[in-house]
Amino acid sequence: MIKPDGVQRGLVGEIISRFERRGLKLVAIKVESPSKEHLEKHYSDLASKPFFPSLIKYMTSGPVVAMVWEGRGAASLGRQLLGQTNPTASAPGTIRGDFCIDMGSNLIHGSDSQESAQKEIDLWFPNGVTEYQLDSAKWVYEQ
Ligand code: IDP
Ligand code: MG
Repeated sequence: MIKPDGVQRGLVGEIISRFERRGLKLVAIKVESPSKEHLEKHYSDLASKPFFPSLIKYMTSGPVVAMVWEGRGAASLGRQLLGQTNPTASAPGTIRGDFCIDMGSNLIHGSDSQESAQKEIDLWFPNGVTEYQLDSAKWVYEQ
C-alpha cells in the first residue's frame, strides 16, 4: 500500500514500476481514503504501541493506493523492495532508502508474511483479486 505521503509526493508510478520490473504480477489496485476504523483493523497488531495514534493520524491524512502483487515469495520480495521500517536504516536502492527519511512518513506498507498478506487482502479486497496469466512469467521464472 502506498501511504498518503507517497500519493502526495507523486511517487505512485515510481513505486508501481519497481514492483512491475521485478517481475511481480499486479492482481488488484485501488485508490481509497480508508476510515480510521479500517486502518485500526489493518494495524490491529500495533494497537498497544505508543506511536499507534500518530500512525492512524498519518494513515488517514489522505488517500492511499492499495495493491496486491503476486509472484514466487512475493511477500518477502516486497519487503526487500521496501527496505527497513526506519528509512535511515534502509539501503539505497530500496523504496524507503531512496525516497524518505522519517519512520512516520515512510511512504509504503508491505505485508510481512504470506499469512498477513492473506489477512490484508481479505480486509482491503473483500471481493477478491483478478486472476490472469501474465505472459512474461515464462521469461521471469526458470522453465
Ligand atoms: P513496517 O511498516 O516496516 O512493517 P511496522 O512495525 O509494521 O513496520 O509498523 C507500521 C508502521 O508504523 C511503520 O511503517 C511506521 O510508519 C510506523 N512506525 C513503526 N514503528 C514506529 C516508531 O517507532 N515510531 C513511529 N512510527 C513507527
Ligand atoms: Mg508491518
